[in-house]
Amino acid sequence: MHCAMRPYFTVHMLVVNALLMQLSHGTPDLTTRTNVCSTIQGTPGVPGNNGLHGRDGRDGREGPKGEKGDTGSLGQRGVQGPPGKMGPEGPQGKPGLLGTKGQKGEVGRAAAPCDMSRVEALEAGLSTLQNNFNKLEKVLQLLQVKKVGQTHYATDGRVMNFESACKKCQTIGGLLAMPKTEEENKVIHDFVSFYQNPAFLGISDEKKEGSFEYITKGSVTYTKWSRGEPNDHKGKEDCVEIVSSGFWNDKNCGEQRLVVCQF
Ligand code: MFU
Ligand code: CA
Ligand code: CA
Repeated sequence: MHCAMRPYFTVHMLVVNALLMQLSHGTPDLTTRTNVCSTIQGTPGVPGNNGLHGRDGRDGREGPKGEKGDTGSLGQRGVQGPPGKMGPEGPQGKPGLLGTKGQKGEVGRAAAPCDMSRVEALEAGLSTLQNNFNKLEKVLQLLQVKKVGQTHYATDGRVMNFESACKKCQTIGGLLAMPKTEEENKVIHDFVSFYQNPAFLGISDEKKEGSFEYITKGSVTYTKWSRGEPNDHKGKEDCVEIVSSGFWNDKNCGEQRLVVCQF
């Protein structure tokens, strides 16, 4: 701003110098006018030389304040600020990997003193089980099980009436034997021979006289009747037995016959 005022100051000084020069040129005329008052008029003198250059004028007053300058250019980028405050807690992470196996533990404490009453009770229980097992082994020696195709036939040699025999087989998950082939009939015949007792079959004509059906429903598809059978003797024979010959006879359902089940 100071530099901008310098030209204005220079022009001002030139004007002051010009006025001073005009004043200095007028001085010879004043000298001539003084000579008119003389009584004796002499010859005009030779014009004098020009005077010396006047001294510089005083400095002018300070000029008015300049106009507001233009907006400056953008400043330099500031330095990085301090770190912000800590954010909120994030969600829970996934489970970590399986850790390494730990060290072997210390030797455990000594076992508590043995409870002899418990041991004696266990021994008594074991003895009972052993006796029962020995009995079952003897029963199993008598129990006969034979397999034909996918069907098992079994008997323990006991005899029952038809109703009890039928229920007995169902209770243990089977049915009274119903042979449908010569081979199956042979297996049951063997039991009859072994125990020397005829066996009931799972067949009857209780529902309709003369029409023999399996206890599981359905007319019989295989039969091995003895000569003259079935005869419904005395009108009271609706069950079927397999006798020592291996052939069949219709018999009273209240008779005691060998129980042969199939599974
Ligand atoms: C035959 C059989 C009967 C009965 C009777 C004693 O009838 O058919 O089922 O066993 O003998 C005459
Ligand atoms: Ca009958
Ligand atoms: Ca008969």
